Amino acid sequence: MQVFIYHTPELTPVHTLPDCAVVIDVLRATTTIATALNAGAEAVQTFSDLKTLMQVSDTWQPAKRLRAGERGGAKVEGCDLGNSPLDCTPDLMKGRRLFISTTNGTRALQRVEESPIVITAAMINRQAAVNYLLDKQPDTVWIVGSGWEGGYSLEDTACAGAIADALQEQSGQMAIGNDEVIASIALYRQWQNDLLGMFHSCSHGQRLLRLHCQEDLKYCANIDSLDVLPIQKEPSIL
Ligand code: 3SL
Repeated sequence: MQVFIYHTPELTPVHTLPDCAVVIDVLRATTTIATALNAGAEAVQTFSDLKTLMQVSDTWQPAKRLRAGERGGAKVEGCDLGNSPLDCTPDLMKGRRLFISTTNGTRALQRVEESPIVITAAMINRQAAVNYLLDKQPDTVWIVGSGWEGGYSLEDTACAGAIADALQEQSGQMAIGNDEVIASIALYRQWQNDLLGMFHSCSHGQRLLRLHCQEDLKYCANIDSLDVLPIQKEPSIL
């Protein structure tokens, strides 16, 4: 298994795809997706634009759907939810489809959605992603961070490093595809005992703190707390 890490969707190669893509948006899209599925959502359908989300979700029975929209960290007017994983309770999610559009995470998913296998990961389900990769042994794996509007995000790269670090330790045969893998592992090791401190330091964590999302940051820092793995069933549906 050869692992490549790309800090943002914009930095991923354009004329090729991996056997397996792992999309990460720790704060907060892929944390929310894992939480929604763990809480019993029937599926999560992702959209890069809100207009399409509204059109497609309109074709579903209102009782069987939830619409989640986030821009700039805040909930989009007209949606049922923003992008807080804490809103994804079993009461709300059970048997419903979550239609979601976020600033960066859903765009990152779209970038690699044609890969034969697409999974999503965050700190909360890091080990579930590692177990899947160790079991399936895809030849090439891209771990893609969502970043923020084209720029690098500390927390996504640290999560990519957390996955690569565990793969290296637990498989003993992971090949390093690019220098970003080495850098990401070093970054994760620097913060592994204080993930919440990292979220308080990074720019998107600070943006979320200004929006009073302290509890979200604590939840997102709970490494390996959920044994659930979102796997793409068809493009944009997990
Ligand atoms: O950028 C994204 O996709 C979101 O996860 C951002 S936020 O955490 O909901 O603000």
